[in-house]
Amino acid sequence: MDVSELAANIQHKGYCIVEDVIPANEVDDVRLQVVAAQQAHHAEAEAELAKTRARGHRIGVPGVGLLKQVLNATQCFAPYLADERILAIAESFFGDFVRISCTDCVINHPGTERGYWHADWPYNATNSTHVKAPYPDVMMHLASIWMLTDFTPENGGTFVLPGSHLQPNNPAAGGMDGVDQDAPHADEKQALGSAGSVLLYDSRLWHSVAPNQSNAARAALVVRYAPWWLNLTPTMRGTPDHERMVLETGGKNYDAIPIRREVFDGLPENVKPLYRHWVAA
Ligand SMILES: O=C(O)CCC(=O)C(=O)O
Repeated sequence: MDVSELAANIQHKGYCIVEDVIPANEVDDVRLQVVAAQQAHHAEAEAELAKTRARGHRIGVPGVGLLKQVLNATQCFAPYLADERILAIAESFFGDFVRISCTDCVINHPGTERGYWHADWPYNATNSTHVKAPYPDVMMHLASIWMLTDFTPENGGTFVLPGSHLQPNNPAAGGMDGVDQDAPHADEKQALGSAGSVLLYDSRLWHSVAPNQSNAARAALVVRYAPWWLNLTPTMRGTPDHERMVLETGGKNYDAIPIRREVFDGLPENVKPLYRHWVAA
């Protein structure tokens, strides 16, 4: 599929799959390095989630190992973040000056349970910073899940609900008549593909973690592309927006961790503009 067909799929269905973003002969190495980075930081990542849970928030899915801003720990995937097709799609929606707002990784271990239907920031109303429903029909954020292992029905290719991005609300915070955020949906599909492919979706799309019923971990990167006009400062610790909207409300947030200066300096030249807004002082 070419860029215009892929973008049309996002517009109509809410998502598309971009194949061969990480070449087949490199993706095993990328996966090994990302999994090792997550393992090395697992205890601190869990401690961070525990703090949020202690404030009464639902966060994380049992079985999923997380590392926020994995780019600080390994840059092995950095060259692909400015993939020509992905940037062309992002720019077709947002125009110039696209930025990355999130570079996390998730390792869904065997036994990972089904998650809850949600849309991503800024539409997930479990976060203290979110756009209030009913949403205007505009995509404000382009999310992606990078397959570092093949995504199969058995290991938990992400559940997606085609067309749900056109709904003016999503089930994340509950309270939608007739929608059970934890239950399978008759029209759900699974995003499947070979390692190196990227599920690219409108952040409004309803999606959910799928159970991993295989005997091997399913590894992925979570990368999000934002237009220049989307205010990212509430996601950045240390900013007045973050203090006001997250700390002072005791809320849960979509927090970002800045890129360390030396990591930023070593990024490929065509990737630096995507992170320039977000370098540690
Ligand atoms: O890991 C997955 O399949 C889904 C992750 C997810 O729900 C998210 O990144 O918002």
